Amino acid sequence: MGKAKFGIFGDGKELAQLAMAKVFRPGDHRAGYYRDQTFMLAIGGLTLQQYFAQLYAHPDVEADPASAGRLMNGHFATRMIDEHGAFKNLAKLKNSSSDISPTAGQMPRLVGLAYASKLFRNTPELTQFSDLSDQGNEIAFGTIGNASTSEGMFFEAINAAGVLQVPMLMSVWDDDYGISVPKEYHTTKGSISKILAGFQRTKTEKGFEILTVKGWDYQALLQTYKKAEKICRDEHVPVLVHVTEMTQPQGHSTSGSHERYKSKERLTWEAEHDCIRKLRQWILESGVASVEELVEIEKRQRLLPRHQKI
Ligand SMILES: Cc1ncc(C[n+]2csc(CCOP(=O)(O)OP(=O)(O)O)c2C)c(N)n1
Ligand SMILES: [Mg+2]
Repeated sequence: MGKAKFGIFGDGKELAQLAMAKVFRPGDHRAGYYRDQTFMLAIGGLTLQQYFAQLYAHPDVEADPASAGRLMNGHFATRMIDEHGAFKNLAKLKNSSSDISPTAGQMPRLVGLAYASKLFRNTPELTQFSDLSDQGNEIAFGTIGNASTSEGMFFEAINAAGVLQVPMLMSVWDDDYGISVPKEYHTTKGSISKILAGFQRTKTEKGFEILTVKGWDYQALLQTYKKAEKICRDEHVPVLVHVTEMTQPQGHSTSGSHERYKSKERLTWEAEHDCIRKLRQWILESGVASVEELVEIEKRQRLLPRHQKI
């Protein structure tokens, strides 16, 4: 109806996405889900105008290039074919496949994108398609919520990537919840990296590289994604980055209120561990910028109050 009746946003998950965007190169592909607004803005695959055009279901492809108003808001995509129906030079673009609403629906496609790169690297007949792949040197970046890792397609895709040894860099945005359901009710041991530990490669066996990092620790995130990218791109080894301690300051969506199911203690913890707040703390403590400089930047960017409360 074009009335923006439902909103779903990526607040609380910004920092990891910035770190991921820094290692995302032209030719790479994303297959992810509705929390990735920061990443899409950072790679230039989305503008604020387009974001709101989609929220209001604008039916013009120029206004909402991801879906021309057909998808729910927060469903990202870049266009891979031109107005004549021909493939663009994907090897020179930062690409995102189209998000779909069934959680974990992005997973089989993610494996396919990563497998394509392996084929491009290892099949001489395919080197001529240099506008689709830079000799297999690209990465397929996946994102998924912690609760959605319980889906069968997630486990199938992880196993397939381990068997195939493909350049798939899988990030799990873990905020401990899937809507109102806390992790102990949907993930064994409450941790996807713990239960996937058997997939870790060893000196003698192929498998995954599994990395864990906190969603509010910007320096650690930068280091983690740098390491993950190198292993994935150079060696074609799949990598799982489990980003823990993320928050969801606005609740799951505009159609619910998380104050109804999160304890006061949890809400206080989330406010204290807000990744933007933590970044601000780190900037000041490390001397990257002074309070005055930061306030000036925040004013210029018209940042919302949650960024300023420390
Ligand atoms: C197959 C499927 N089942 C249920 C839903 C409804 N649903 C949408 S989001 C969501 C919870 C996802 O939680 P999580 O994966 O942790 O991501 P978060 O929203 O917390 O980032 C559910 C159950 C859906 N979209 N698709
Ligand atoms: Mg979650």
